[in-house]
Amino acid sequence: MKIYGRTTSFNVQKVLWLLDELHLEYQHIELGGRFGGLESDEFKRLNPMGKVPVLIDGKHVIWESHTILRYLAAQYGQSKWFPECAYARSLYERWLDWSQTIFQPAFMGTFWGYYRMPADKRNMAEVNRHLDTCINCLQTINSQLAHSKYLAGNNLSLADIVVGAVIYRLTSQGLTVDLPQYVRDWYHELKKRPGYIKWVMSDFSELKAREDY
Ligand SMILES: N[C@@H](CCC(=O)N[C@@H](CS)C(=O)NCC(=O)O)C(=O)O
Repeated sequence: MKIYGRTTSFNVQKVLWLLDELHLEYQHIELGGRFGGLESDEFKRLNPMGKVPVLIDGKHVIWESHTILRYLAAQYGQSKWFPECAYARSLYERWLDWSQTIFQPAFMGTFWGYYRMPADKRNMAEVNRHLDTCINCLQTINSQLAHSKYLAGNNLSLADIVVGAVIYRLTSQGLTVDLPQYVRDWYHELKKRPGYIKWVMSDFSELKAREDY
């Protein structure tokens, strides 16, 4: 198996973290960002969107981070990661879609507007608007975690992978973000997992004030 994408991409991190949770063997190829390579014809044949992550598993090529996560869970995760019952799967699937459409765009608004923006060009009113949305999202996550250890029940699932990957960046970019009680406890658990430590809690300082990729 091959996974293409720079470690500083949190979409790539989600996949690398899951690969480790599943104890799969893979080759990681840094691509995109300062490594370049996304514009080549060869890469565009793999992913016409010209983005990372891309997973190659035998003759299968898969792109879009959440699709890759779903593929890995279904193909290699057995019932722990991919329950047979469609309703049981919907319990984590909803968080993937919610994160992709609501939480992540708000986080990206803070990350691109604050961390990746040179200080003299920042529009802090806009950053704070996105931050307020993130804080509302954290309350939503907190309400869920008041009832279960992890987002979709008592075990780690894809829901925790996608939301957990955002939390580290959101709280490590220099903006003040107070995590609500249950989110804090859950985050404390994530920070004990080797895959989270290795891939998600990694240095992303090369992205500071970087607007170009
Ligand atoms: N929705 C896509 C987003 C892919 C995406 O935008 N990837 C970024 C990195 S997070 C990228 O390839 N940027 C260009 C680069 O790194 O050079 C996914 O979840 O996979």
